Amino acid sequence: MGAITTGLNVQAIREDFPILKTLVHNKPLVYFDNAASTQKPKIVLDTEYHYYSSQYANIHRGVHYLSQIGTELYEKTRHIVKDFIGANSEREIIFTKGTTNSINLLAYSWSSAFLKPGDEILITGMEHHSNIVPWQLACQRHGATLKVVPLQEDGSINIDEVKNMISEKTRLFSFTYVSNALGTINPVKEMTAIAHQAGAHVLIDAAQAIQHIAINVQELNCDFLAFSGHKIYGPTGTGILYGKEALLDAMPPFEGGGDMIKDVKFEQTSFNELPFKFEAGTPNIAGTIALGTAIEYVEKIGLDNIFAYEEELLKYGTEQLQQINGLTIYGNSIHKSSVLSFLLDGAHPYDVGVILDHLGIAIRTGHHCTQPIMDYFCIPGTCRASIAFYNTKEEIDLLVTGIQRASKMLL
Ligand code: 7TS
Repeated sequence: MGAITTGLNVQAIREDFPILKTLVHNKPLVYFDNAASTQKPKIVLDTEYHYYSSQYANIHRGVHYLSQIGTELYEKTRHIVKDFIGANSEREIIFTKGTTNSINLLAYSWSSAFLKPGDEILITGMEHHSNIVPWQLACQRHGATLKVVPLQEDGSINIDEVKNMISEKTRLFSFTYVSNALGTINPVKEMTAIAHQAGAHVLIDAAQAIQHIAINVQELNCDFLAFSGHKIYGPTGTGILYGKEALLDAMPPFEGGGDMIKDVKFEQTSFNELPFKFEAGTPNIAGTIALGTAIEYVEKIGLDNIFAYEEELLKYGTEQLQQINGLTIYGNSIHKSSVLSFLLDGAHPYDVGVILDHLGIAIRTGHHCTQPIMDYFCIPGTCRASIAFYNTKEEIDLLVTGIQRASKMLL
């Protein structure tokens, strides 16, 4: 394969990310841990700095100048997110601490409103722990049952199996858009339609999709969608829960405190309107403002351009890795995004990770918070190289050389 042909100016993009100039163990950093978290462009860092250095105050509560500026900037991010995912209104955009927090909010609040004894919640065999454990806890609290659509050998799920497992008892189908451990892209629109036919609500975990795939929640018709700011080049401790307004309206508050109330009496409290009903306490103001900047940055590059470039890089990486003796790739679905999960026969993933680290190459090793996937394949974990749009073909070549070096040392 020749040079990458899609229309991104990756060298210029790399200049936007100060950390990519860092040396690790005296080698230029090759960062392939993007599924765990993405690096931040300077414009995002500058937004936080500028906010703290010249605009900072608490929001939603002050008549004074700085508080109003902060409130405007914070609410501007809500508007940016609303447009970015094609929501109907800002009332459908809840700020959270991240995907995990968004799912826990739902698992508490949605379940209180909609889950009864005997009901079922359906998930898939490729979920991150944060889309498993909150539902286990909710099922325990409400006397419901958690069901799991099984994984298949290539890392996909069988849509007929989804149809078989959904019933009139299913209240919610919660699934990931893209698997963080295998890279599988699920047919989320179809899965949503099947769930709706059975009368179930749908949550899409978009933690690994939002930074790679253009998403329109109205087109998908999902009821809820969750993602984290730090995976889309924004700050940690920021995240989004999208929900259809009528459903959010029907749900009780998650946390109580400042900002989420209308009127507090010791006898009884009434709650604020959406989205503030779900936003108790002082939030990550600077981070949320900078998340808006991150999303604008991604939109400027264009998610369709990003997807095409990353797809080419993934294809190149897959071809190169397949040529390494004794290397097995986990996750071979035809619809895949940005993740190369692999094992070298006879080598522990941790040892491969340590050798690559000494070469300046950052990958993740282990179960990637998806232990049921590892159990399915009867492996302790994998090595995972995950791609972002600032990665290059040359970096893939360095990864391949590094794996070959590890193979010689360990086997
Ligand atoms: N869902 C998926 C599909 C994820 O990949 C992750 C994080 C989460 C939920 C949780 O996101 P958080 O921002 O609330 O932590 N995944 C990973 C990963 O693959 N490596 O580190 C974190």
